Order: sequence, then C-alpha cells, then structure tokens
Amino acid sequence: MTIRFVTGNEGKVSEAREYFEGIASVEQVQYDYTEVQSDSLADIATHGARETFEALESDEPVIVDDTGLFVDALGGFPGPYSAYVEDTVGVERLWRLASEEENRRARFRTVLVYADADGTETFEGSVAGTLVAPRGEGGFGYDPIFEYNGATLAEMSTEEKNAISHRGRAFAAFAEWYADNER
Ligand code: ITT
Ligand code: NA
Repeated sequence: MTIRFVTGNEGKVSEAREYFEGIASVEQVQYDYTEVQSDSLADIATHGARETFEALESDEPVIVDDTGLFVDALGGFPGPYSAYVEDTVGVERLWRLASEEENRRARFRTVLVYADADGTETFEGSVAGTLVAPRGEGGFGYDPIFEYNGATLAEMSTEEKNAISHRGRAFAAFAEWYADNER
C-alpha cells in the first residue's frame, strides 16, 4: 500500500513514515487545495481531501491532515487558525499570551480524512497537555511549548511522539479501519 499524504508540512510526512514503517510507504503530494473558511477541522480536511482526489484524476486514494492547538484559557484559540497564528504571531508569543493565564491546559486535535472514489472517511486523534516555555529541538510547530507527562513534544523522538500524539492516534484509527476496509 502507498499512502499519498497531501501536505506541505515535512514534519507530518516524517511522522507518517515512522508510523507506517513496514506497513505502507508514504508519498508526499504537494497540492494547494482550497482551505474553506470554517472553524471545523473536519470540514477543512474533508473539502481538501475530496478536491485533491478529484484534481489528481487518479484512482489512488489520498489523505489530508488538518491539525489545531486549542488553548483552554483562550477559548480554544488558535484552533483552526493555528497555521495562521504560527506564521504571524509565532510560537514564542503564543506561549507568552498563555503564560499570563493560570490555566495552561491545551489540546492538540488532528482530523485525518481519507478520500477515494467511494467517498471520504474521517479519523480523529487528540492529546491533552500543558503549555510551557519552549524546550527541545525535535518535532515542529508548537511542539516546543506543549508538555505531556513532563516532556515537551519537541523533546521526544518521532516514535515517542507518535505513541501519544493527536496525529499518532489519528494514524492508529486510520490504520485499524484500513486493515478491514482496503478497497
Ligand atoms: P498542511 O496543511 O500543508 O498539511 P500545515 O503546517 O499548514 O500543513 P495544519 O494547518 O494542519 O498544517 O497545521 C496547523 C498549525 O499547527 C501549523 O502551524 C503547524 O505547524 C501546527 N502543527 C500541526 N501539527 C503539529 C504538531 O504535531 N505539533 C506541533 N505543531 C503542529
Ligand atoms: Na494547513
């Protein structure tokens, strides 16, 4: 099996390659699908997966991953706007904003959508943690400020991150479904 992962994010691809090692090969597809205006990760990923599958005019299925960081004390901000906030404000300043709050709990959520000629299937994963001052050199994005069980995601190996992360959990749900539904 080849998984065609539609993303511009190399970090996501590395995590998929590690997770599916020995199970499937992961091919990165760069396709600039329309990001619909929605506060739902599932809507964004579903539209993206369907549009890309149709545009590629191939029978090969694709997957799209839309992820957000939801900070409790900030009403779930930046959530579906996480990429925009990373590009504009940056990770360090999001941490400074959160550091003014007593409650530093946050959650990563990933919605993974698989699309083929029969339609789409949606898988989700999330992880709860605490925001901290940046630590660690691994991972990408908000990983240095997200602590889980005493370590930031940027202090974990890819394998360790996959074992507990939002994306790793979404991969697990997808892999379980795919094993029974290869089509
Ligand atoms: P694609 O849409 O091309 O897949 P992206 O980086 O724009 O790549 P998202 O919209 O899903 O992906 O990501 C939203 C933001 O959250 C973006 O700033 C990412 O860097 C960040 N992010 C996503 N997954 C993450 C993870 O596992 N750890 C830390 N930050 C993450
Ligand atoms: Na994106």
